[in-house]
Amino acid sequence: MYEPLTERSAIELAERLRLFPEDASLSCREIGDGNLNLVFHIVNTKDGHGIIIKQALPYAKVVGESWPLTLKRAIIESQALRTFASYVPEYVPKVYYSDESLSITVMEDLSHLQIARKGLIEGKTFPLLSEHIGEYVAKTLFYTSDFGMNQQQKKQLAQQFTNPELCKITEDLVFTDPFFDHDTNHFETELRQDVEKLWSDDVLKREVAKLKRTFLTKGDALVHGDLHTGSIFASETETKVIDPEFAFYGPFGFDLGQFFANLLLNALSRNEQDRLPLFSHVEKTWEVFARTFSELWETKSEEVYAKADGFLEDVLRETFTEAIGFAGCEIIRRTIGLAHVADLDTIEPFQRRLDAKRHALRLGRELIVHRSTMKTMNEIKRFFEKTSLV
Ligand code: SR1
Ligand code: MG
Repeated sequence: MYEPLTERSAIELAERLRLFPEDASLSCREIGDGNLNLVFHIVNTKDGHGIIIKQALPYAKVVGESWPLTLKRAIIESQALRTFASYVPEYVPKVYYSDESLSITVMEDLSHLQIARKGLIEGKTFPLLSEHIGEYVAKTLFYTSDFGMNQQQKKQLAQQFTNPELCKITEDLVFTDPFFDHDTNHFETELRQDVEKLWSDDVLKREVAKLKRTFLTKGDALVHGDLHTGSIFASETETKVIDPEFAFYGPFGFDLGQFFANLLLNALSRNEQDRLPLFSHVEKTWEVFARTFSELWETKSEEVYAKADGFLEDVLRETFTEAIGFAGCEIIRRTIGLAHVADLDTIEPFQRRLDAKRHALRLGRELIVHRSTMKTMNEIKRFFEKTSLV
């Protein structure tokens, strides 16, 4: 049954599913620029109305057929989109149809928006991005956790979202390979000394080991699992979170950490005078997250210990510390690991790119090692500045 779609067969599928009026004149382009999937943009040229058909490939596109990958991720993705839509419909694309045998999800066309990473690289700031992501993360985490939903149902949902193959990618590519001399890594020869220093850093490895353990074992809530700025469509007024194929029951701090890291990776690519909006986004995301999560906890939690003095503060503190540590791992892996980010890789001239990447490695390390002593998000800016001078 399964076959990768082509632009032609994607149109035929849209016609078969009657997703457009009978007299529509359809055009289709494959626009997937991510690491894993095919993405078809189909438009009715008569009225400009469009849809997206996303199809999982049985291997990781970024590497090729030598890296087989489960097709089950398409089901995880469509189910996660539907689950998240029940809590934050304004921040996720509508799903029109999904088909397990073809590994496809048919969803809302968001082409009036721009992938946040691309816009940030062009120098845009997306003023509402942090407010929206703070609210998105707070609500999706709270409502899928033991505090926001029936604890028996939560266990069933956790079972439904068991996602071992995709979790393994993160365990390897985020938490393991970049910290060892592994053949998935790649980086400029000029960075070799800096990278070797990292590989022999026992203090760092001990802390990464703890963060990996947290990722492996802590099933707080249904997390998106890959919340980088390439998984977000944005404009001045709107934000939509896409691509939750890595969704699973994971630690509260994971999505926040990945989002912070990718904001900071963009800050690393900018001149000093243009970085402030990124630091403000990090601080605002945390502020909105903590406020929204606390309101939900105080008004909606059915867990008897939610009222226990200081418990909420402890959970928030733990989430804050985790998020900073996860951000450090993500910064390091996007610099020297398998899947880089254009924010760093397109910096010109080459010497500036090397400086930014060295800065990224130092910043990532400091965030990981000092995460427990940091008290407020504005300390990130201090760490950023401190690590640029070394
Ligand atoms: C082989 S997949 C590489 C990366 O792409 C995805 O977006 C995830 O971030 C993954 O780690
Ligand atoms: Mg993705």
